[in-house]
Amino acid sequence: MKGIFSALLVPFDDQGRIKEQGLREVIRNNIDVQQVDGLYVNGSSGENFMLTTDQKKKIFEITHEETNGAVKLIAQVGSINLDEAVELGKYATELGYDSLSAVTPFYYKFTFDEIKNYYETIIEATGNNMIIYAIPALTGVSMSLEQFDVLFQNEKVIGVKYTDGNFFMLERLRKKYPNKLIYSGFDEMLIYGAVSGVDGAIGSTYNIHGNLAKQIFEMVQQGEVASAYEVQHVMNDIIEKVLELGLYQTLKEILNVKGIDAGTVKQPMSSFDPAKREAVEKLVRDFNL
Ligand code: SI3
Repeated sequence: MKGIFSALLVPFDDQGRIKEQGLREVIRNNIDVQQVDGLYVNGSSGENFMLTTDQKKKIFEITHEETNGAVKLIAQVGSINLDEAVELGKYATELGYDSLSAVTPFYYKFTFDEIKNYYETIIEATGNNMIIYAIPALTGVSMSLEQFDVLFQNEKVIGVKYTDGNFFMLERLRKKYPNKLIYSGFDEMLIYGAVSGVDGAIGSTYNIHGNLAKQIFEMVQQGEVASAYEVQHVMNDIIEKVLELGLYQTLKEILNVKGIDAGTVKQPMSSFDPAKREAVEKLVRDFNL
């Protein structure tokens, strides 16, 4: 369960339907070209929170079938509809996903006891392992070290996908929990996570440059931090441009330019602006993506 995981992008058509063949192409690119160690399925990058339960199941199913055991699979099943989270957790567990993950419940100001109950309910109903998905910038849920302590008491909580820039907290978690899996969540900060001793990283941009992320991660593990930093500079030149042009739209357009059918994003996100196509083609050329 260690290494670089792409947070899987999901191709949609103009009507918001999943492009099944395109999804298979995106998966194959991740495995065969980017050579990532695993896929994080139905996360933010999968536009999960805009999908129906059936669409989420279909994505779990296609991904499991296409990967056929080649890489590790984490199923993000979190939902503020706990019944849905349980249903998806059971579905992914039966398919054979290596672990579940669930975003902290958001929108309402849930108490910590409610958050704890949410995780325990999914774990008890599925019997599967759980990776907490902490992303305070989007959920508004910022857990304290003491709250992580409580959740980590459950041995089925095997780790955390830590999408935060609080490296003091990351260091504290690493020191206190050497045996829990910690995944770095912000691709542009991968090197800081790597020197903090994370077990892996999960990110959207690894769909287009997972190979660079692997280099950073491996260089740091071999003590070649200065070289890793050079690669992070390159990765961040790409990410900076992607963020400027529009995150998921641009990642998909890069894949489209390369001949991988990544489709478009799901409304209410707005589709890629064709006026930006030339900038994307230049990005692909300049960085040999
Ligand atoms: O699917 C997912 O849950 C993610 O990709 C989460 C991951 O932390 C990404 N965050 C978001 C909100 O997309 C990052 O990979 C992020 O896209 C990247 O660092 C660019 O900012």
